[in-house]
Amino acid sequence: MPRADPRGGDRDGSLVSHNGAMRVVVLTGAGISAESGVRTFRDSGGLWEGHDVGAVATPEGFARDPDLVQRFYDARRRAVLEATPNPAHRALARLEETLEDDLLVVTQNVDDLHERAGSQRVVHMHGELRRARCQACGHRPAWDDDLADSPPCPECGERTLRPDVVWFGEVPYELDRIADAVSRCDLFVSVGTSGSVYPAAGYVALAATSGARTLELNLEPSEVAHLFDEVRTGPAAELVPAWVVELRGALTR
Ligand code: BV8
Repeated sequence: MPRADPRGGDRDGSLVSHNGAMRVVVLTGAGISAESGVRTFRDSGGLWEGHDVGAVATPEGFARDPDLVQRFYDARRRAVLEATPNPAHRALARLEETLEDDLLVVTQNVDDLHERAGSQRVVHMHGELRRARCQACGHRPAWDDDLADSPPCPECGERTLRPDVVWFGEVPYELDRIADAVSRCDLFVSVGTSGSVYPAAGYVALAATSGARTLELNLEPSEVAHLFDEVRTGPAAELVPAWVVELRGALTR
């Protein structure tokens, strides 16, 4: 299928192309999982409540009190295992059926709700709750149990497993792959993120300077809303399915 001109040459300025395929990158944050009952970081009653970010989401915090950090992530892992995908996750899985390799979901979330909704092309730039990482040998096994009781690494036997999540001050995963996809996409859509953490919050600027159209879907305008061509406010479980219907309709016309 011919590709839409990313500079919008064959579009009426809308966010939806009229005939060509489109390369789409969707960046998601905690807000897309909020309606699945997974608490966000910064909204009232959010995740950090009672926990200083530095204490539970930095290498220094882990070194200072590993048991506190392990128990913090064990509780979140158990909560995620109880959660189920919501209509926003399911809509993105449907969009992948239409776009296939032309869609990449880049998530800041460490839950696996995108995968459980059926999405297959998902990059977890901040890691995954349902995976551990061995500090001795680097092995990253899938992991659904607690880590606070220091289980042995399945690979090397050392009792040095930590959550396979990226803490503040640590380098996120797959940055090159993400930057390549964002700089080549025709449409960049951000869902459910406050735009407060980098490098994720910088991707809209990279997309825009690379010629992509940009759309923010969020409960309220994010810290980087001013950088988007269009901002739609509301719950993700409503906004994302409606946007996917709009885009799939235009692409399959
Ligand atoms: C790095 C995993 C170096 C762990 C997370 C000064 C300037 C710029 C950068 C920095 C700086 N000082 C320090 C930095 C770097 C730092 C950073 O950005 N700090 C911030 C605080 C300023 N970043 C880092 O350290 C990163 N690493 O920079 O390495 C480097 C980089 C590149 C190359 C070489 C070297 C690593 C950051 C990763 C930290 N780990 N998570 C865990 O999960 O416990 S961050 C965590 O918070 C999330 O993963 C997410 O990324 C981040 C932000 O959360 P959001 O997802 O946006 O959620 P939030 O609650 O904030 O917002 C929810 C939004 O949803 C809200 O807007 C709300 O309105 C909306 N919403 C709510 N309900 C709904 C909804 N929307 C729709 N529907 C709803 N129902």
